[in-house]
Amino acid sequence: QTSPSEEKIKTLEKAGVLHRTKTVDRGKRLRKKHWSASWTVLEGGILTFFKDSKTSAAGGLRQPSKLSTPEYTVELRGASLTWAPKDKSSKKNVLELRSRDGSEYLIQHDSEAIISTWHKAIAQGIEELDPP
Ligand code: I3S
Repeated sequence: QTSPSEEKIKTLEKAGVLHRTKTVDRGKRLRKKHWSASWTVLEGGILTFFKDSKTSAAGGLRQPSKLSTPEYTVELRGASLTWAPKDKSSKKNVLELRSRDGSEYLIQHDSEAIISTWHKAIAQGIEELDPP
């Protein structure tokens, strides 16, 4: 149960379906990439990748955690975001997110417009937690 004050802090900034894969787990490079489409939510400085892409708008926007299990949650504090260099993936529009615990994720969408709004939102989230 979340209190009204917690509710206020946890404002949803963005949600949608993205392709993502984890490439490094706390400093250890994973041997294989497993891209999957995943419902992704950015709120309260945390980026959450759900297991599948089905947990969407029908209530999933407000309380996604009650409807599906998060697969990865990435704290944006101390994280960094860049466009992935070409050698990281042959796909287009790929972002690379590094978390403070030394894990890395690739995030991709075929639409440049969509990935750009995610880039902006995540970068803004990082900046708000770590003002320059
Ligand atoms: O870094 P890699 O090995 O080129 O990544 C590709 C593999 O993960 C591949 O899986 P299989 O090895 O099971 O085919 C994926 O299907 C590809 O999408 C990965 O490459 P891209 O360039 O799409 O990230």
